[in-house]
Amino acid sequence: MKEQIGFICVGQAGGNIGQIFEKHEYTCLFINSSQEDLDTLDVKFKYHFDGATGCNKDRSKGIELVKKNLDEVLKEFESKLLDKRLIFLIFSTSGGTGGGSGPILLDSLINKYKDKTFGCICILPSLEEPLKAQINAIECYNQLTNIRKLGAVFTLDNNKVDKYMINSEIVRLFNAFLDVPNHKSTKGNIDKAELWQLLTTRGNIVISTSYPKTENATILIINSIETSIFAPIEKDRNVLLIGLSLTNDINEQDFIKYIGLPLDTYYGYNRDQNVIILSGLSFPITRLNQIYKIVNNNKEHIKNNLINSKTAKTDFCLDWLSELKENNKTDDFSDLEDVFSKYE
Ligand SMILES: Nc1nc2c(ncn2[C@@H]2O[C@H](COP(=O)(O)OP(=O)(O)OP(=O)(O)O)[C@@H](O)[C@H]2O)c(=O)[nH]1
Ligand SMILES: [Mg+2]
Repeated sequence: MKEQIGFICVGQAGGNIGQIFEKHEYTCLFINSSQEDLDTLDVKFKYHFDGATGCNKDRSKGIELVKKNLDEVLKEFESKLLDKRLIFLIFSTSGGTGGGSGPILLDSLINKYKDKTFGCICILPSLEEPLKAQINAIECYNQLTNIRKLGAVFTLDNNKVDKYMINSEIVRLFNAFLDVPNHKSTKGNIDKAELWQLLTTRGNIVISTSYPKTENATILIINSIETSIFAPIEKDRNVLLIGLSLTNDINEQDFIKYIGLPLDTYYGYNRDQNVIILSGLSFPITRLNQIYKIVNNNKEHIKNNLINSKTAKTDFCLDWLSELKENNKTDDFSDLEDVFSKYE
């Protein structure tokens, strides 16, 4: 399955994570507005937005760079990743390059390559980071969730643990996930089609692992989800699919009481560790609300002091929560100019 999956790694955070994926033999394309950032990476395929010198956390610059250079970016995509069926963009929601260009690039790719699935691995800033990071994160995530045909979204949370630890952990979890079909047993196994379904379903997705322990296995698994590198999952118990690749049986009723009743559960035996996948989850609105509150509590300050920044529109993100819920706009565009018009 590895050969069918590719990564587009945008901005510095995307680059740092992508570099680890590449070391694990995934095909990655690295995009940045900063040549200096690209130079720090020891990787194969790099694309620098022509003439750009970084976006200094200004998302509008990232958006403009995609609009101006889309043809070039698509050429890069076609020469490096056209044979992939599933592509994840990796970027930080709070950067200017990654957070700005991530959503518009995804939207453009989705509308151009309709036979492929695109998902993303995005990063939320820690609560200690500057206001600008929080504003960017809200705006970026809002745009992401408004892309109707976006597949699975891994939402990494820099507020959980050290960011560099997150980088290696997401790669470890992704590998553990792809390894699941290799654990074959008469007790049952999760096959590639099921894995594919988990990985391409729209919505938030989390993976967690825990080590065999017969006592309190269910609690152990729940704990591993709560302490994972992902944004805390919603408590609304909305989950479409569950994958359970387990060393021992668990009390499924207890698990479902906590996670919610899915449409389907895929079971498998695992020799090494418990691997749990929750797919088609609600987006982590409670965590986003935390960011939203920081921004909203400082609204006057932002309006008065950041007035020169294009990002700090006076009416920013006031309606983003309701937009998330009402999100039924069409985005099946045949012309990429129409995609661009969403990102004014
Ligand atoms: N998990 C993780 N987060 C990172 C990493 N590097 C930066 N970040 C986070 O990403 C945000 C900044 O995004 P960057 O990726 O540096 O920004 P960029 O996309 O390069 O955009 P500009 O520098 O503004 O042009 C901050 O919230 C950081 O906490 C990383 O290696 N791992
Ligand atoms: Mg940068």
